[in-house]
Amino acid sequence: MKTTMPQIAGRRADLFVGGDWRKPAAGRYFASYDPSAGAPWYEAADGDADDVDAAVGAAAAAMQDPAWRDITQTRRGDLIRRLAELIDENQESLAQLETRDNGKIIGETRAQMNYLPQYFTYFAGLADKIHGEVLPINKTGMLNFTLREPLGVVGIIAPWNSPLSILAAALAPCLAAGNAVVAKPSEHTSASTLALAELCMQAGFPAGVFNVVTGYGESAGRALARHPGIAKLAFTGGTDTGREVAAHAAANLVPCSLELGGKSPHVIFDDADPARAVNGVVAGVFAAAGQTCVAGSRCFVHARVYDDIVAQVAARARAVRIGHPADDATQLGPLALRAQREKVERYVQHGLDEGAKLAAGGGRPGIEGDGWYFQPTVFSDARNDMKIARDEIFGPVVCMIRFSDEADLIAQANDSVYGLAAGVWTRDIDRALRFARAVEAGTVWVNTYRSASFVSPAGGFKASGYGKHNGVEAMREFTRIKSVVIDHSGRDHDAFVIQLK
Ligand code: TXE
Repeated sequence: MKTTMPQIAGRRADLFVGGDWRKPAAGRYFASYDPSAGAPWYEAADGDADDVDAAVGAAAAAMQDPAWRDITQTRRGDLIRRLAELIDENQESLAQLETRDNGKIIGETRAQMNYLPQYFTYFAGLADKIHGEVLPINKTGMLNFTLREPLGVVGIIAPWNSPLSILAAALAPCLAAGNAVVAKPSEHTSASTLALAELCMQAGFPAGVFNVVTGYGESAGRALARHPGIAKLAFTGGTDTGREVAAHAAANLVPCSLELGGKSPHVIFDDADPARAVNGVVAGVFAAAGQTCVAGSRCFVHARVYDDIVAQVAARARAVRIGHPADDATQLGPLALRAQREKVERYVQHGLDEGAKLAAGGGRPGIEGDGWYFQPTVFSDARNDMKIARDEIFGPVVCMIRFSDEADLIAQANDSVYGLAAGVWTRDIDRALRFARAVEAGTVWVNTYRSASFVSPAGGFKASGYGKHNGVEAMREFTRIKSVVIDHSGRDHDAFVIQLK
């Protein structure tokens, strides 16, 4: 069955709470913009603390509903598999929705929507492979086993750069583990998450298992992060917001996982295959117009090949086809937010003020209309201590930094508050492994970049956050362990002494 959500254009979208669409308590809506036109294209409900409270209540009720609480794990997997099938059937509409909502090129949103069914299917398969253990407790006549239980109501706060893929990274393991969810999409990209709510309903999830409260970060987001009914928060977004979300989790004594920004080192040694390495740099920083947390935005190039690699990267940047994101031929669409383009422009000016040189780009392309486009930009003669190399720009801007010594390179690569991802291009296996061990990053790519898999645990170190998505590790993040100790010996024990034997 195809979703009707693409008809969201020009309409008002409500909240999804307790298995039904409902109007926001305060009756307010806000405009969501199409970045390729710089104009509003639908209105989303401006959810507030009352709406969050209702959604958390609906999710808590679902956790007590026998239809979800007592479902077998295999059947839980079946529901997730059904959701995967529905996403599969609606791939094209979902891709169109996201392209319209955040300006990401259709080739990339299609690839992401094509991957999502596999993502959910993987976790559907894991649903009945979550289990405790029987432990060899050091006491005769006693049995100790553990149960792996769901946590309860999980709050997922997602950003705008890959709305459904990032939501799914938390949602799929979270549902597979038997939790109920309140999702708060970014105020800039509500559409695809609302479409997913409709698909969850069609898949047959009990009411309240998946709820969506759209709205602003300071209202809906903050209310969700502080809500005492939340058992865990899964947040993806900016580092400052992540700090605040973590503080709310600490106040409520609940765990949280944070996937924050990055400033990933992408290294080219002089023995690397230059064509593949250049392609990797381009893919690593210009894909999604640089609005990916793993963007390889600090590109360290060995001095012997520096000039040649910079020239090639700049030539590739100049040749990038910038255009409407829904056009199949486009390689680089607009930035998702007006404010994001202004931020990129400020950073380009910083770079020039600090003495870096523009090898390509640096301004708005001559594209008709009011879309938020920006040229792929290559800074040469950049240094790791420049502001453009220290801060996450989150746009199509790469800093090309020269190095000549491996130890110094590692020190510079690690001289960043972030630690999300890293890449290295070399034909020397010893060097690749030395780099992989030494670099402070949650994911290291060797002779490839931005290669993702639902099997491979991913997540940052340092200011890039904590917690893992993907793989069995992600499932564990959404469960808690209960230890059950049974005495079947028939012995009596001293009532006043702890039983250590
Ligand atoms: O993120 P925010 P923004 C980085 C990137 C970008 C910067 C800011 O550098 O330029 O962050 O982006 C919700 N309590 N990344 O401002 O504000 C908000 O509504 C609770 C990296 O868009 O962190 C949205 O749903 N929630 C990144 C989500 O948090 C709050 C992806 C993220 O928005 C809140 C995006 C609050 N007080 C940006 N304030 C990545 N890791 O991929 C906001 N939100």
